[in-house]
Amino acid sequence: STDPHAWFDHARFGLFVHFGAYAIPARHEWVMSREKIAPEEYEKYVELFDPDRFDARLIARTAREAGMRYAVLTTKHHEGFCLWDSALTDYSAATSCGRDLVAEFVDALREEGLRVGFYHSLIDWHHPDFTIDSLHPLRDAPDREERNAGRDMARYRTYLHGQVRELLTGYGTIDYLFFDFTYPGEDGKGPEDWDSEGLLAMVRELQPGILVNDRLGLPGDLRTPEQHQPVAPMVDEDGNEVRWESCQTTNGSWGYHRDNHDTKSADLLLRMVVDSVGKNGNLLLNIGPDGRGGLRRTDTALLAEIGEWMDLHGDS
Ligand code: FUL
Repeated sequence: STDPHAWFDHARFGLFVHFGAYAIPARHEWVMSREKIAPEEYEKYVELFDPDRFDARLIARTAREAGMRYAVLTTKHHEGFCLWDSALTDYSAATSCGRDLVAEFVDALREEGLRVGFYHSLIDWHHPDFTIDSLHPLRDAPDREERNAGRDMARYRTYLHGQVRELLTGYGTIDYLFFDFTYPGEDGKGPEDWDSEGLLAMVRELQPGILVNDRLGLPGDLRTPEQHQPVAPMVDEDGNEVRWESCQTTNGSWGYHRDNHDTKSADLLLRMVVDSVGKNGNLLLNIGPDGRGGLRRTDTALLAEIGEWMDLHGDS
């Protein structure tokens, strides 16, 4: 097939990796917003960020052995901390620990023959131009109005587009881009805030074969239902089937959550793989490495058990 997206239709199973400074407080990737931690206070976690156990090769091998065909890493989550060496900010792993974790990840996936995906947050709670809205950690700050006064989303947009350009020009062919997310409404943000059309046009120009998800507030190339399984193949308004993948966690948290042991069974996760594939979708299963970048034992055990089944019943 000449359709550059066709790989996705046969991929079935992928690994989502949520990693960032939130792995250090170890209480969910939304900790900054949930606990209303001011950006200047949150920086203490970034200063501690030095994931000596983050081993991209181990992650890539674990994914391949589980029967996965692609993996998606959070280049930046809502907290604003960047895992690559961005020229546009010092708020990055390059500054904290002298590493470009995106480069490590991309190289490792290619070595294992896996397709490469980036998750990139449209939301940025650390950037000084990102206006304070109802999700923002400073939403209840007494000086919210003063703090918001000088903020300028146009400047943030330039930063966002510049960073996406870096990610799509510095790491070779990228197969999949997962933007996150649009939340329209009076106090929300949407396509005008990100210039979704301009952003998407740039993405397509830089990486003509890339798959882009549906969270820019534009249709995109695939749907990404989160923590639920669609009841039937997904269709557009005209009833035509669309590509999709369901995004699932092992325990309800995307980022490492130390005290959450509500782990799904391998049996349940395998049923989700089969359920997705049977409805012409994929399953993107998440892991959240801990503050040192290590994998949770429960997660590696789950992936190994799933891998045994995939070995028996998969096609490779
Ligand atoms: C959501 C995010 O807010 C979550 O933290 C997570 O990244 C999930 C995949 O998408 O919208």
